[in-house]
Amino acid sequence: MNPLDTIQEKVEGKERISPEEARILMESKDLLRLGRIASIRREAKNGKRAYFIVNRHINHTNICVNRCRFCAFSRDPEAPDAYTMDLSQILARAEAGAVEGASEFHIVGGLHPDLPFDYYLNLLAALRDRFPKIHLQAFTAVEIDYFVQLTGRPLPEVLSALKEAGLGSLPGGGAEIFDPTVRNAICPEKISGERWLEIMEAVHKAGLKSNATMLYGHLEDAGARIDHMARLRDLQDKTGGFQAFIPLAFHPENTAIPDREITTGLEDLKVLAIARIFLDNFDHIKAFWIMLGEKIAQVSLHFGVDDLDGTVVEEKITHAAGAQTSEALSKEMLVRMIREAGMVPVERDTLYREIRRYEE
Ligand code: V47
Ligand code: SF4
Repeated sequence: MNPLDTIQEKVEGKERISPEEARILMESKDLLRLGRIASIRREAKNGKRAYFIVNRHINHTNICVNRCRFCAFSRDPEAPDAYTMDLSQILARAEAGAVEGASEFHIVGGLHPDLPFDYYLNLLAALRDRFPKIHLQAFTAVEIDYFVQLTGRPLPEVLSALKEAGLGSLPGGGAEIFDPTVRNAICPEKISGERWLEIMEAVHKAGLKSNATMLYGHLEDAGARIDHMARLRDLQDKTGGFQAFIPLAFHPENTAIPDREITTGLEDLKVLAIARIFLDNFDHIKAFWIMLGEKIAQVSLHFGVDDLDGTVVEEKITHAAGAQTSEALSKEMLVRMIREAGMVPVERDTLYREIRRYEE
């Protein structure tokens, strides 16, 4: 029997595939077949629904002590274009988001050497008090680890302080690639993959949901990608706290890994489809259109994706690394992209509750 037939049968039976079978998918050149198999899993989980969210990204500072080699966003404190927003600047951006109907603020930033923990608690509390209905999805596991170092307080205490101040859930950033050799080559200063997973386990135990990402298209090989997803799948078996998996395509411009070429559309679709097939215990696979481009993001709805992220507005991280996409998509455009793909657009909140369904 053709190994792809065996894999398809498993997916039809809602079964899990093995890392060895994921390897077969990685080696396959039959993109449309991968899309068909991914669509079986997608449809079983999400039917024809395709989600999006009206959100606003806020990157409060680009000053970062880590200076990962793949990151074009971060700066040293003395750089002329280094910035740190004060509370009034953050509130002004949030206000603009609220006017546009945002249901979520997505807040991530660099590891600033001098800001006290209170800066982050005040930021959350001020946003919660001013916009009590808007969900605060903030701080990657890397930032959470930094707060533990900064305060010398145990991780569960740091999490409960953030939660009390208004933290609603965590984004999936900072995962990059767990394989230690590749991780050391692309972000030597960053917490290990094991620590990232340990933080997420504690986050889920604290009753907070999170996402998980994978940065691909730099120095990793197929084995490192499978290892990354396998570790996420194992933790998800334990906690069930992950909502969406988001593969992020590396953008090389202005980074310290400039000789890599940007991924192709075919590669992007393959990664998304394999993620959908392999991560049987994740409810959602998200295509971050900012990194993929609107067109590939739309097509990805037939390659396992059920979530196109959001309206975003003011994206800094990928644009610093040469992304040519716009920084904002209107709700109307997202609805049109989903409809034309033959799916039903659903505006969701952070926890995937329906805000509005756009029936024909
Ligand atoms: O961790 C940094 C990535 C991440 C580059 O949880 C780069 O819903 C490509 O995690 N090329 C931060 N990627 C963004 C992130 C995210 C984005 C959208 C939605 C969610 C979510 C999370 O951006 C970093 C890193 O992996 N990144 N530099 C670059 N040059
Ligand atoms: Fe800092 Fe995050 Fe950029 Fe790494 S990816 S340098 S931790 S902002």
